[in-house]
Amino acid sequence: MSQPAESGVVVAAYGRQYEVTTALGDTVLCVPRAKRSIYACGDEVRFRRTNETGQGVLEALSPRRSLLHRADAFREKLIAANVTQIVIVVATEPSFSDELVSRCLCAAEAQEVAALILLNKIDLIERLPAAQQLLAPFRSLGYPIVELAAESSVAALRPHLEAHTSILVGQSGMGKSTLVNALLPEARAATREISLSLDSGKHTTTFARLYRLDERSRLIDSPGLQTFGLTHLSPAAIEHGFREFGPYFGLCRFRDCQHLEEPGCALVAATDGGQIARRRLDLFRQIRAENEAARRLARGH
Ligand SMILES: Nc1nc2c(ncn2[C@@H]2O[C@H](COP(=O)(O)OP(=O)(O)O)[C@@H](O)[C@H]2O)c(=O)[nH]1
Ligand SMILES: [Mg+2]
Ligand SMILES: [Zn+2]
Repeated sequence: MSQPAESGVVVAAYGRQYEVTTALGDTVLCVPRAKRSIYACGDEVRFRRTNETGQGVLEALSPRRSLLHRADAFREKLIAANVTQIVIVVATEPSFSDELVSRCLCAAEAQEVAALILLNKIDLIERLPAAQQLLAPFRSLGYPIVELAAESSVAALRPHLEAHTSILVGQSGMGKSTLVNALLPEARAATREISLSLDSGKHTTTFARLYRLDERSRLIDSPGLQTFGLTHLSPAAIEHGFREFGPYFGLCRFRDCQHLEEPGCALVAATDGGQIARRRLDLFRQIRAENEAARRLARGH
């Protein structure tokens, strides 16, 4: 007799194994029934328990509200599903890449997901002004920026997480795990267990994991990113990814303007006029060029 199908949420995906939790708080380690595995952390699924305790088989995937992935010409990687907010974690030290921040924002806009920038380690005050200056363009675009020192207090972040499924993304060393541990004392215990069982002195996040903050709020810790390829985005999604460009699309002299060297380009004019930051236009062009190159490669020429 086979077991009845149940609903659950994928809280961690590693290899072809998926940790699924039920509404009652049971954890079941599942494998997909199909050969091709399509599930990501955050997915809502149907599964069926097998005879072994705590094990099951994934049978169906519910429609996703959002799906974050990163891709370059060679591989594509699912990051998380159903998130409603991306928290981009940067720090006063080590220094961070503002290009990576823009790429995360582009991914958020493309999926219509809220974005928040978190500046951590503000206790290192001598490095604070430089970090704030690097974030100033994002502040003027209207992205909320929260500043804190995760080692002292995460109170400034907590209200922003309310009723969201938030994912923490950022380069390694910015303090994501410290934030998770401060927000979720249980996670700290789990982290310790993992470190002990792996016999490693320090915990490094190697896959995304979803935690319940409260009845309405969830938090996903993800491995550090050094790059964020966006070759899976369509040209329209990339345009949508740069929110300040919106008013200028359609105003170029040529309908098929590539926003490069064409005369009468509204984006170039806005950049010359200081309404658009040159680094953002350059990055937009670069992401588009990467996508064209990836598409050419996929077609084999
Ligand atoms: N000075 C200072 N250091 C911090 C703070 N938060 C985290 N760190 C340190 O930054 C390093 C990286 O933190 P971690 O949470 O592992 O970063 P992750 O790689 O993003 O998960 C660790 O040595 C932390 O102790 C903070 O608020 N202030
Ligand atoms: Mg970490
Ligand atoms: Zn143009």
